[in-house]
Amino acid sequence: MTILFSADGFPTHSWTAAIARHLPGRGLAVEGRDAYDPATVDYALVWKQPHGLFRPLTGLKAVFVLGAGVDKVMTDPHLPACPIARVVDPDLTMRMTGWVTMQVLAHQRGFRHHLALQAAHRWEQAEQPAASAVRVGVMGLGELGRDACAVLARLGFQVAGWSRTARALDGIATFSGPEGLGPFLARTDILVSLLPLTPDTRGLIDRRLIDGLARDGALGGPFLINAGRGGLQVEADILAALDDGRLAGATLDVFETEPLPPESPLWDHPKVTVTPHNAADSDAEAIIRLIARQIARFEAGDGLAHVVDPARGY
Ligand code: NDP
Ligand code: OXD
Repeated sequence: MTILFSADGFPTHSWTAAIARHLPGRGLAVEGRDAYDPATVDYALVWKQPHGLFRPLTGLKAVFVLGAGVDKVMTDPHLPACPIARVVDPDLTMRMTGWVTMQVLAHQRGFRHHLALQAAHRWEQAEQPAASAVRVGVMGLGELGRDACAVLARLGFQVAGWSRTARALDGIATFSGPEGLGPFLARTDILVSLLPLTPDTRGLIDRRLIDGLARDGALGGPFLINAGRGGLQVEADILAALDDGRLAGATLDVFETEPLPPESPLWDHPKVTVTPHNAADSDAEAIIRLIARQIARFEAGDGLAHVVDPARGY
């Protein structure tokens, strides 16, 4: 019985310590560090695993993705037949909702402008529109999008959401499918992307989408916030829109290439805020505790929660 841990870029020590604490008495192999017999692996805990990793794991019972997004797993040409579960965890959701709220408020309240005034030692009280005058649109009404919508609505914003299938949410205007996208964008001053990366969403945030955003809003122009995945956005189109004023500003946590290359013009753009794909960090303790609970359920004969649908891709 072996747990295989393969998580590129994660600090191995804190994750293996959490595994030893919450899943004691099981064999543990770290991909790239330990030798192991692939036939003995029953659970794989992965983040950005090398494609092909699952192929020799003939006894695999379940895969646990160590984050919420599963795009790297789903593009593996040798997906196992066993269930693949992802992270849905209150700690991660709260971190994301905090980040999204912080960025929406920063745009509504002109935070970058205030930093510039401070740097120039200027005491100026610029007008700030009320939250109730600002229309926020959240793309993706999953675990993360729904929570962000609820908190933003509580802060007084006019909130709408867009999803693949129709959803009804208290106090939130909802739109769905390709036919719902146009009307959703047309009423959006601050666009928040919390979509997964799938073949349908790749490159969605492009020139056409940006041109569909509202231009008659209280902020004087639309803002973009993306914490979904970098593959959703066409950075050349975003930069062009920022430069010619079709976008008033952007906050990006995810990028076409990560880490964001030092030569990217996004780093120094006066209308762009960059965060390094840590809108919602994965906490080793919280996530391994969740996976230990999942394994206990699974071994008791109950189904796993938050299993990914390979046909949908998320
Ligand atoms: P969920 O799977 O719970 O929700 C996904 C949402 O996106 C659903 O509402 C779904 O629609 C919608 N969706 C999917 N495809 C389409 C489409 N083609 N058109 C319209 N809507 C679509 O995911 P989570 O909320 O848990 O996470 C969302 C993403 O956030 C992750 O996939 C990941 O990429 C990203 N993420 C980023 C982090 C960061 O630190 N930057 C941290 C964690 C996650 P429907 O409701 O109809 O299924
Ligand atoms: C992600 C995560 O999907 O950190 O980006 O969970």
